[in-house]
Amino acid sequence: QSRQFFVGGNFKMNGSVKSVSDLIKGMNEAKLDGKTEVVVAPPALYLLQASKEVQPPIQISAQNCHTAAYGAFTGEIAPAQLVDAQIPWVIIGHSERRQMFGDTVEFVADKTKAAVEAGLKVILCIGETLEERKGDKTDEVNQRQLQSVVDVLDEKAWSDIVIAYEPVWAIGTGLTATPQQAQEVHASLRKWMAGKVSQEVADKIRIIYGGSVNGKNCRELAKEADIDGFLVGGASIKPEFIDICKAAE
Ligand code: G2H
Repeated sequence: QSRQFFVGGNFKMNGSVKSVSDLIKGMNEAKLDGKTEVVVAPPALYLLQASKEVQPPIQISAQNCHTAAYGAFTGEIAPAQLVDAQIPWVIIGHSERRQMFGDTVEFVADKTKAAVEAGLKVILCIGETLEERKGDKTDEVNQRQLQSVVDVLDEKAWSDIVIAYEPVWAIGTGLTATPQQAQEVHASLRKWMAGKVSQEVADKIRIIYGGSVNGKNCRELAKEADIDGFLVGGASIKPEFIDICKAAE
């Protein structure tokens, strides 16, 4: 398979100066060989610290950014500021932001465009709720969330994007999509991308899975043809994260 496996660790609003430092130290000591691209996302407050402490091949990501380049947006961070601080990645459209912080489909698309134009790489999160899945709307919802981004990006911008499929019903709940359930959605998204963007982008783009991934379920999920990695929340701040980083080996 030509797509490099990708594992993201989303610390969410967890950690302290010391625990972030300890986590990064543990990851540095794991001597990851770089076969899998590994990116960790601590809270914004710890980005600079993490960026100083981390060693290659591990990279750092922010958990969010704004659309604007600068200005009166209290509490927000501009994509250009992340670039200035040498933070290469940003997570955009996480369901927690969509559900709790007003990140609409359009706002997510605009953030993604602004981030890519500023020179960031983006972990773009999409996913359906349980109600939507039960209503047979899984594809429709994921496609709608992606369509808004397709509408604003050039074809070449997709090389800076990883799509994270995170079914909302599986996030932090301990309920994981089965490898078959995730594979089915990933394959359908890839096919959809071929039609809406290009076959080349569809073949190359990493589609990673998120939602209660842990040290026990990661290897089975990693075997599926269209699962190109993970976005890990809860387990990313535990020692098992290292095992998840090695799931594709
Ligand atoms: C999904 C995931 C990481 P968790 O939100 O973004 O979190 O692994 O805790 O379900």
